[in-house]
Amino acid sequence: MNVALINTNRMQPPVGPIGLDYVAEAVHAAGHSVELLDLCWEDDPHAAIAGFLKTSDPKLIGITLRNTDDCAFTSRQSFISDFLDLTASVRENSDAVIVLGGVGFSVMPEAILARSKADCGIWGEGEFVFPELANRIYKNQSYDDLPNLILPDGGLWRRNALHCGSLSDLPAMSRRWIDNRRYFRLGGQAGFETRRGCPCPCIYCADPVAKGKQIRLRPPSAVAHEVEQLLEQGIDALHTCDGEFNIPGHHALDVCREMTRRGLGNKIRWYAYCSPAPFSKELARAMRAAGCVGIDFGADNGSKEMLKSLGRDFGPSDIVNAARWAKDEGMAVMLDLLLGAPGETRRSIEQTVEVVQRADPDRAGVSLGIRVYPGTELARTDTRIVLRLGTNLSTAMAPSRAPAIFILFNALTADTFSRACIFLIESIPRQYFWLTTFMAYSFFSPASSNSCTSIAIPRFLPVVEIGLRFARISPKARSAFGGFPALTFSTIC
Ligand code: B12
Ligand code: SF4
Repeated sequence: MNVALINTNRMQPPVGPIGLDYVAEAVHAAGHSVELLDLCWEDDPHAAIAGFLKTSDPKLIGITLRNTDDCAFTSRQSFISDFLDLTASVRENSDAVIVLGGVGFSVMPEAILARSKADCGIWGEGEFVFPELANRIYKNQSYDDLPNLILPDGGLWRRNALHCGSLSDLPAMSRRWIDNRRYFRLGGQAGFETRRGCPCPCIYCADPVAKGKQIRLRPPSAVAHEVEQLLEQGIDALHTCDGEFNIPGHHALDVCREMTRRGLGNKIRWYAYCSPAPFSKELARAMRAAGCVGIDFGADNGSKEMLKSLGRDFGPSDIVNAARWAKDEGMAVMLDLLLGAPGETRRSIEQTVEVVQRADPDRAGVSLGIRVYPGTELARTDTRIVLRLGTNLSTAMAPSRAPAIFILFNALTADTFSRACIFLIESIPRQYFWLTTFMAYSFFSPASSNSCTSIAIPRFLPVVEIGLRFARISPKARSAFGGFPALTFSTIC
């Protein structure tokens, strides 16, 4: 049967839809013929959809949504209304069963389905259920019982139970379904995945919501084989596509050893998202030997209390040690910070600055204000916190408080400016995770309670995003996010 997959992510610089690359492989392995329309490369995506569906006649169409929005308070760009328009174009041009999927979709599937013209959605990974759905449609059988499926049910949407398959059962990934080479040329890196799911209780994280809490590991040989497929296409700079490469640590070691055993360490350069714990000298050495040249640690905060209340299972000294071990092996280090969660104080920010100075990373990225995703612990406690804070935003964000934060960060960047700019992300070819430079402070203007203001800072370039906790989402934020109930930001209290 003919099956079509459509990538709707047009955000630049481009990132290849590796989820669709994987799903396409699984559909092909199930015996169906697959065509993939990548709207990233189309000037007029609606015309491209019409043209594509005129020539191919799929009976099943899968559409992916990777990002609901850019998750940046400063820009607050939503991708949902474009996504819904594209889905509507697909509907206008085809009677096929239309299925939505992807990590962005899986964070808030019912809300998206309710506004879309799709028939159903698949929550979480697509390689197991989507091919089975194709089989059932081909055989004209009912598919209502399939796990992970979200279906219309009496005016609402019903989620079937989540099934997480064994990643050993995935077919070998050829990485030939999308134009990885073009993404590499224009985006700088290709992704590869080594494991899925996360059991950690971090209160803000969408990963367990979208991917499940159960950790599943890909066999190291399958990962190394996939990297070899990319290398054969001339792609030698990569980024891991795991929430955290080093959870669990033993798997990270096994993957590195397999890559080293196959001699990939001298042929590729790659970057990874890691948690500061579990991390060790041994893992740092193994990662470097396998070709890793940069680690972005999700450090979050330098205050022990804040780390605990964020649900992190490491302390400030783990951050400092992890950064040191990685640097000792010659890898670049970035620390990603999340400031402005409930409980943040001037003291905790000072402690964070101290920890960053001790860790002495090559870069530090700061998000001030936390994106609150539905389904997370933070979203569940939100109402309570708002009540505690009160709704008086002009007090919470009084001008006398906000500049204090800026001064603290100025101190950090002034000291270590050349090597540890805050969220200074450089356009270094082939180092995507440090790409983009945006230089502004964005802060809430108490004068107009629904807007945010950006001020360019002349000397250098930190982006400090002051997130706001809206007691309820402001009309502006609501419209910026296509009316989706997912956006609140916390503030310094
Ligand atoms: C690695 C990563 C990056 C790397 C990518 C490197 C690379 N070369 O690929 C970098 C650093 C570049 C990056 C950038 C950004 N990222 Co990012 N990234 C990730 C991360 C950790 C992995 C993404 C990934 O590729 N996973 C592996 C693939 C195989 O999984 P997948 O795409 O989810 O696909 C599976 C399923 O979703 C499903 N599926 C997918 N499509 C479809 C379609 C159908 C029909 C079906 C049935 C199923 C299905 O099946 C697939 C296979 O199992 C995720 C978090 C996460 N764990 O997913 C965040 C994440 C996707 N990123 C996010 C964001 C916000 C961004 C940025 C917008 C940040 C910014 N402001 O710049 C940019 C966007 C760049 C762009 N052009 O799109 C958010 C999106 C949140 C949201 N709700 O919108 C996430 C979820 C992180 C988070 N929790 O905040 N990112
Ligand atoms: S922040 Fe990292 S460790 Fe915590 S739940 Fe998310 S992926 Fe897991």
